[in-house]
Amino acid sequence: MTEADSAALRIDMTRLGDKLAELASIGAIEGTEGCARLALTDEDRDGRNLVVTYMRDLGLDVSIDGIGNVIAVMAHDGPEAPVMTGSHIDTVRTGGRYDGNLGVLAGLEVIETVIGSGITLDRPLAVGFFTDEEGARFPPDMLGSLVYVGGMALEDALEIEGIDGAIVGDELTRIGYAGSAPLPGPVPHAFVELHIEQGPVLEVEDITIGAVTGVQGISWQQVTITGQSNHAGTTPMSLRRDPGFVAAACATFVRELALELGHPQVGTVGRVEFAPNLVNVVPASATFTVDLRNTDEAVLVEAEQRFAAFVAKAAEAEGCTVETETLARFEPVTFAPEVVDIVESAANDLGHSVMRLPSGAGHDAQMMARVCPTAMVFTQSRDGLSHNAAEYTSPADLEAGANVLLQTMIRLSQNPASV
Ligand code: HGY
Ligand code: MN
Ligand code: MN
Repeated sequence: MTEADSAALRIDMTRLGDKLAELASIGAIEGTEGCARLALTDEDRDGRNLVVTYMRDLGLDVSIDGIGNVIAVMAHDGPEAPVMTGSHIDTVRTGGRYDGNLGVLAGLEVIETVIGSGITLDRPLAVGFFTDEEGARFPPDMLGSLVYVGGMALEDALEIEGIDGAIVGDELTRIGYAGSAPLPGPVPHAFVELHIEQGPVLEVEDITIGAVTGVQGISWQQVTITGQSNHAGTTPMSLRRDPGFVAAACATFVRELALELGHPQVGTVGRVEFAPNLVNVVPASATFTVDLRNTDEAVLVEAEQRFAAFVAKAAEAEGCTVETETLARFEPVTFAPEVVDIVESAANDLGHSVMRLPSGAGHDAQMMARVCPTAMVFTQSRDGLSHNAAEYTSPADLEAGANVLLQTMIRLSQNPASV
């Protein structure tokens, strides 16, 4: 087949749509289009088993490593490192069916299209899914890809305790995904991830494809305020040491701080737990999470410092103590311009509108960028909605994104890569 032939290749959207629907049926959230497959749960195991079956049905060489990452590579004569794609299939508790799942299943579809066409590439293609990208059960997020690139030692990752008290290593063994493939994982020639934008920009700009230039910095911390549990009826306001009040003040401060620092600064208090969490008891403690993000590392550091000063002052004024634990901390990442260029030119050649933008969400690609030339392809999210079971991307946009991924991977697999 000539280069013109490979440029004419297109994915099979019916095949991709069927796989997206089948995977979404695992952990389906009743009455919605979404699914819940928190990392290393039974639902995650069942989703993994389905995707591994897809990989094996394609005749790919499937490997599972010690943190449960699953990588599948096309057969190939020669030593060339593969061009790799992939994402994650774990979800948040109110997950949509496209977050992560699209990148993995579209990667499989790209490989099936290439195999079916009979073209030979200078490099093999590979697709993988990484463990616990969401970090919602076991922080930090992007845990599997972080370990894959050597950013965290496997033994440290295996000891991580989840929000439900489970331990990563125990859960990996329980679901049968404590693999033996080497870590850090093999370095691909290049890595490209297809993902829904999970934000409003492409839709507002009426652009089909995002050529993603990088990922903003992420700061996650868990804060525990400890005061004095007391009777809600008999304790005068002047005698209270109420950690619930401090937590509420912090949540308000996080919002005000983000607004004051201005776009793209964002701040979220997503999880709050009072103990003993009873209507007639002034809480003994309040534990909450703070998620701060910015594309500018210096401003993100300023946000962290200002929050730390606020919570210390607010707790002291209420006679409470503060404990802070860092759950995740990743600096902003810039993707490889030469790969972003290929994404952009592939989108143009396919006749799709395309714009460059940074990612507001974290992705496995930000870890792969530590070891090889990396970029991402975005498709629209309706109303910018994600981490919500109503998450939606139209079939036309899914197909456009998968074809841009196909063409980008083919160009990266040619020596030299053609822009
Ligand atoms: O939190 C994130 O940005 C990603 O969804 N893990
Ligand atoms: Mn994701
Ligand atoms: Mn997500």
